[in-house]
Amino acid sequence: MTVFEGTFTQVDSLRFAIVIARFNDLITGKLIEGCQDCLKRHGVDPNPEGTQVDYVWIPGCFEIPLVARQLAMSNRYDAVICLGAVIKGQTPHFDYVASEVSKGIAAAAFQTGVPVIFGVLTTDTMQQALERAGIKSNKGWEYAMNALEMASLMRQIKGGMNSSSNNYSITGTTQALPISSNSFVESDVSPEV
Ligand code: INI
Repeated sequence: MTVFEGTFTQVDSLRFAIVIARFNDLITGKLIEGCQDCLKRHGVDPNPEGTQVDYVWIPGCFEIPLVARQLAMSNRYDAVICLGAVIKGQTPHFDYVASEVSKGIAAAAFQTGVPVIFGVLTTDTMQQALERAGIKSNKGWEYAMNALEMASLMRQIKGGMNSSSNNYSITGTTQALPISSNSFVESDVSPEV
C-alpha cells in the first residue's frame, strides 16, 4: 500500500489563487502578507505579475464561496486560498456571514476537487483578529502552508496529473467520478467528454 503525503518542495509548477475580502482589510491585508511570506520562502513567486499567484479582491466574506468555486472550476489553480475576517458585532450578522462562508468554502472544494483553504478568521473582537494577523502570529502563513500541502497531495493522489489537464464541467447532475477525474466523491461536477 502507499502512503500519500503532501510535501513543500517541487513548487515550481504550482499555481494559486488568493481570494481576499476587503471587509476588515486591516486584518485581511496582514493575512495576505503572511501568505506571501510563506509562499516565497517555499519557492513560490507571489508577485501578481508573475505566473504562480493570482489575487482576487471581493467585498466581504459572504462573497467568497461564489468566487472561490468559479476559480476552482477554471482548471488554472492547484489550490484556492480564501482570506477573510468575520468579527462579532452587536447584531446576528456575524453568524449569517460566518455560517455561509464556511459552508460555501467546503462546498466549493467538494464540488470541484480543488483544495479551497478556509483562511477566514472568526473572532469575538478586533483584538483577537489582530493577534492572529501579525501581533502574536500570522495565520496567513499557516493558510499558505495548508495550500502548499494540499496542492502537492492532490497532485500525488491524481497520479501526477497536471491540474490543467483535469477538465470538467458543471452539468447539474449528481454522479460519482472516477479516480482519474477531479474528485473521489459524489459531486455535481462531471468530466468533460
Ligand atoms: N464581511 C466580512 O468579511 N466580515 C464581517 O465581519 C462582516 N460583517 O460582520 O458584517 C462582513 N459583512 C459583509 C458581507 O460579507 C457581504 O460583503 C455583504 O453582506 C454584501 O453581500
